[in-house]
Amino acid sequence: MRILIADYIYTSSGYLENSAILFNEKILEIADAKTMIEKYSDVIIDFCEPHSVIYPGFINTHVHLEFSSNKTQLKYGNFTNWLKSVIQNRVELMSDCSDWIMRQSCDNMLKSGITTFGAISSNGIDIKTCYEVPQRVVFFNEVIGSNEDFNENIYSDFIHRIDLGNSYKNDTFIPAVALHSPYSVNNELAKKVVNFAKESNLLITSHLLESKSEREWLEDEKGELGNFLKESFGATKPANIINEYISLFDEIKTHFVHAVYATKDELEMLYEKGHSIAHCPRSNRLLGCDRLEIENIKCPISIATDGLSSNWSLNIFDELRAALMLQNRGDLELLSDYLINSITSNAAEILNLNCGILATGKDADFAIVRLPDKPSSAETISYLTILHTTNASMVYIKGERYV
Ligand code: MCF
Ligand code: FE
Repeated sequence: MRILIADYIYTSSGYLENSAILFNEKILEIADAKTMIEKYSDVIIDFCEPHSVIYPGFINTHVHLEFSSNKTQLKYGNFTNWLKSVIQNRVELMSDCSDWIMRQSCDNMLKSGITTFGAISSNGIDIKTCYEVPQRVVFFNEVIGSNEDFNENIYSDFIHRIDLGNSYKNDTFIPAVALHSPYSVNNELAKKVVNFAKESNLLITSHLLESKSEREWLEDEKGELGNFLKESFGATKPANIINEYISLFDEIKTHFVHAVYATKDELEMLYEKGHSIAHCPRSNRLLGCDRLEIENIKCPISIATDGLSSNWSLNIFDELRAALMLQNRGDLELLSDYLINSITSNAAEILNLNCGILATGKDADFAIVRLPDKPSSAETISYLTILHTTNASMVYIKGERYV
């Protein structure tokens, strides 16, 4: 058992001043510092530096570790050209992606305060790293395949990866399911995989309506993505109809990624069915995919980094600053609170985890941030945190200190 004391603690009732957390693997009690010290005089106390804020450990719901070796190979600016460059460079990028490089990615996330992440894995090269890192990992086994002739092989490879994941399963390694997207997974295969996730009670995620050309292909069978899929993969028609694809997930709450080109009605449908959205502002910008209008979205949203396939860092503060700046209107304090919640309480609810909130009984995952000076009022702390933080000063997972 230990006690952590800081000038501020972020709880669901806002920033508490001069408070303390008593914890082992779980949070046991939160109270004002003086009371806690008197009550537990024999417990070791960790004092945070002046002007520190204790946050729940941050959650990055969407990352692709297996693309961690990319720095200059992939082409940015236009989604279809990016996809072409992925397909051209995939084998080399994967073979360059050593355990050490992926571990570096996880360490960099950890330094920025990320104590949980959702890893999209298309082939399992990242499974060992995800099992070994201190963070909690939701390990999304991805399925891709537009040609129905290969369904049997793709499905059996997927089941094989799921079985392997199940053999690693523990409270920090959680196997889950990913469908790549409506343009890259045929309807029959998609149905089968969604049913598997439902029956096995696994979390599920899917990229959705990320680019304008994805929408043009799915809706009108035209546009540059369609031309590329026809030329390179012999596609004759889209793998799915948008509404039918979304309806596949009616009975399983799904974490959709991007959704920049979802219409008002589609967004309403996502909300009604209890789905959530991962918003990756830097990835969207770099792949020429416009801005998600988060101000018009009712679904729970998480801010996520995506992979180094479409980003220059996995630092959650870099991502929050981008989200803040792209959202160029509205109340700054409210937006900043919203962004902090999107990587803590909202993200934990989306991934069905017992963290993301500082309250008794929750997992003792903490990210401690040191502000450069005393904030003028509690309402300014969220935006000051986003603006001034490069890395967390201390990080705890399951009550153990890692940074
Ligand atoms: O989220 C970004 C952009 N949209 C789609 N896919 C990916 C992203 N970053 C990596 N990917 C992966 C995807 O999971 O790239 C591959 C898939 O494995 C593209 S299909 C060959
Ligand atoms: Fe992605």
